Amino acid sequence: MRLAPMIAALGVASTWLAFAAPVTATAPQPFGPLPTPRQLQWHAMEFYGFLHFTVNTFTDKEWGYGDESPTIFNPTEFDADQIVRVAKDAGMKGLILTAKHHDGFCLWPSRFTEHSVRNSPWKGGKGDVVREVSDACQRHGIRFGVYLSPWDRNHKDYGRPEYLTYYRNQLRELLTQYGELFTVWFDGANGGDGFYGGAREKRQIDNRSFYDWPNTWNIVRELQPMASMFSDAGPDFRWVGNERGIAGDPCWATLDMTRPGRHPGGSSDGLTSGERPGTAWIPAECDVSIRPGWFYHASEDAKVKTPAQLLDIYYQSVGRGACLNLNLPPDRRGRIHDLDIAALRGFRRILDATFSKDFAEGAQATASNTRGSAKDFAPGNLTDSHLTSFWTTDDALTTAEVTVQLKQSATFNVVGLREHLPLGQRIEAFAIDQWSDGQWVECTQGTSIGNRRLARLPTSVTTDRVRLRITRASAPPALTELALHLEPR
Ligand code: FUL
Repeated sequence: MRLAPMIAALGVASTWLAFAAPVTATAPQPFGPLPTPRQLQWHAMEFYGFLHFTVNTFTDKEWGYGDESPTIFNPTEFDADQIVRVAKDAGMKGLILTAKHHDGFCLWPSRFTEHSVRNSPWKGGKGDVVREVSDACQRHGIRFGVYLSPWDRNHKDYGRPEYLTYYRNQLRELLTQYGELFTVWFDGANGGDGFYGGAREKRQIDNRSFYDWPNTWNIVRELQPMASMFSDAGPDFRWVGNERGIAGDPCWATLDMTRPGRHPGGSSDGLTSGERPGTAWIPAECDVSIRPGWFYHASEDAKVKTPAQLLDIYYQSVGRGACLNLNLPPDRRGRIHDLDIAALRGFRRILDATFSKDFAEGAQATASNTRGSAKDFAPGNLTDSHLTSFWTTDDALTTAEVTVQLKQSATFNVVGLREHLPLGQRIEAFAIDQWSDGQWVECTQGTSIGNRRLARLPTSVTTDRVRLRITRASAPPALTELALHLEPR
């Protein structure tokens, strides 16, 4: 056969150049709901913190009634740098401050109320906690976000349309005066009894309509387009359905938004595990406090979570594809307590010892199939330490295998996997095998992967060959990482 017809018969472009060029292929079609660039930024943070601090810190309560005098807010040694340094040293990538909790007291001198730090003795009424914490975050290179409680037990208009104007005015202050925010956190707790300007009564609202959420969210979109918004059901990330910091297993990044109750303060059905394939990408955040309460109480000093407890939470949140939002309550001095710092240090030491070494990094990987046999999608992308490159297969394949040959035998007890999120959540089940005495032996299996899956093995494994099997997927798998770590136990 002459060359030209032969090339045509092979189905390749009939030029010498194309014939000689390396094989290339295009990425597979995305599957299902997809993350936005802002959600991808949020996913990449993985671990950040909450700061619950307000009049409650001084009244020893969890929920203030709204009649607290601003004069009780008087931290004796407030130190935003100490707070932010503690968070950063713990590995947090950002902090979310309760600029206003349900009691309505504002940690910044809002122009729209007298119920704020402006009327506190702290710094002679010239203080601004939001400013100090946001500036310190910037100085220390972590991100900043705000919690602005929709429910306000102090404000006289709460429950009436005028309140929405007040709430939005405050939101605009926070969105425009404190630099770039990574999140605005909209709490679902809503309505009930309170001070309400002296009325001291119970006020109920309809949390679907009262805050006119679509237009309230638009203010955030307009003024801080890259800020991801939290509420029970999004719009950018969701509550995980408990305050223990534990995601479901599986924990899908998608939700079915056609179900009733999918609004702030609505139903928590399906939030723990997510829903597949779902109608929207609304991944889970696991929020939990380092102590039993969200605010500092001296009576809980002996109940700070231990490094081992924090580690269990980390594996069940970050390790299940969610983000972890760990609350650190500043004490009455306005600092993080030494006991909390000690627990965080212990926790961080274990994380560093575990994740500073990846035994699969640089290892040779071979796959049962590589999309178009193209280098761009080769299995080596799983072990190359870049989280942007990925391995994927030809269309129509929803099962596949990758074998990783380590340079030398290694001992590990944690396997890390990451999907390439811009193409959606595709993998539904996987298994990991170790090569042992001349045969493959399964060491773990699981379901959802998403942003990150950390499979903690019950016992350590020593081998020089590991196999990943994708056993079920709804589209050709696309993975960016396979990592092997050793957690000191
Ligand atoms: C809840 C609030 O009622 C708690 O006080 C706390 O702020 C927690 C993070 O969210 O809904």
